[in-house]
Amino acid sequence: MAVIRWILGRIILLVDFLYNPKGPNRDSQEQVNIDKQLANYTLYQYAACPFCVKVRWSMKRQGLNIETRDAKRNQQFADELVSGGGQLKVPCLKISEANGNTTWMYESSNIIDYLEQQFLLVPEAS
Ligand SMILES: N[C@@H](CCC(=O)N[C@@H](CS)C(=O)NCC(=O)O)C(=O)O
Repeated sequence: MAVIRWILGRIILLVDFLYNPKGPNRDSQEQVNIDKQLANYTLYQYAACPFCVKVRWSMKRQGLNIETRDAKRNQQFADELVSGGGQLKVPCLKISEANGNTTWMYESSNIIDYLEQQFLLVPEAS
């Protein structure tokens, strides 16, 4: 079972590498402004998780440079995720609001929808 999981993981990494989408052609000042807003976001994820690939591709397509933290390879990040979000499940978007509140958003589709709405970007064709 571990071998099958390992092989599937390699396949996901290869597909991620081969089909990684391009980012948008955005004015550099506009990108700087978006990056400033994105400093309040962190994506907890695994490199070879298909749901995480889906979220990373959406971020890439839309030019959203959000910090990613690999909770599989880094125990500290896994601990942060469990203590903050309540579950060791990825992807999870940590949103640190200006008023000090923190939201931990699970579910890849919810994360993608939220980011599209938040940054008023054109939803991806499915
Ligand atoms: N429906 C969820 C599925 C997420 C999911 O199953 N993630 C797996 C990794 S691919 C996970 O975190 N499993 C728990 C673990 O690995 O400990 C989504 O779309 O985000």
